[in-house]
Amino acid sequence: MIAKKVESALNQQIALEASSSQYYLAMASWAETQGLEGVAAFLYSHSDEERLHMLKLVKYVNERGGKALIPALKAQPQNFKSVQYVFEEVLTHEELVSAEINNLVEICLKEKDYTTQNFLQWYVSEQIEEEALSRRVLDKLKFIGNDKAGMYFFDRDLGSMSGGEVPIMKGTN
Ligand code: OFO
Repeated sequence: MIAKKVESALNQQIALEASSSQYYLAMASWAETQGLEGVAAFLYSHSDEERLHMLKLVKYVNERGGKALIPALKAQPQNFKSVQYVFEEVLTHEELVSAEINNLVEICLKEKDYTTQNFLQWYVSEQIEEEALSRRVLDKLKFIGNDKAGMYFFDRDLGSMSGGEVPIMKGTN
């Protein structure tokens, strides 16, 4: 049986992963309306990944005899001032998520819940990758600056990193 403190910290993480998914979905939808199909595909796929991170936690909490709490959806921004801003936000958000995962690990250690601590190692590694990826994307954007041709290739490259399609559209036409 999972300790109450761990259960409630995991439930907070469920809410954070859910809101990450919604935030990236809002960014993806905005990028799509700007004609940036590659950026949109990348962010749609990132949003889907965050939902999977949430689901993994939901299942874990329930399997350990706790009760996963499914959070309400919060309104998200409809507009973003630039692609650069979007990816700065992604990096800031991922850094916040990493800090929260580290807090969670600390709570597990205090509560001597080594099973959950072990389960969380997957998230620790995932955060290293997500932060590194966001930094790489931001570096490319800084390099491009206001160059329109550069943005065209950037969009194309990001699209190919996500398989070039919006994941949800696969197989629907
Ligand atoms: Fe769930 O890893 Fe990003 O936020």
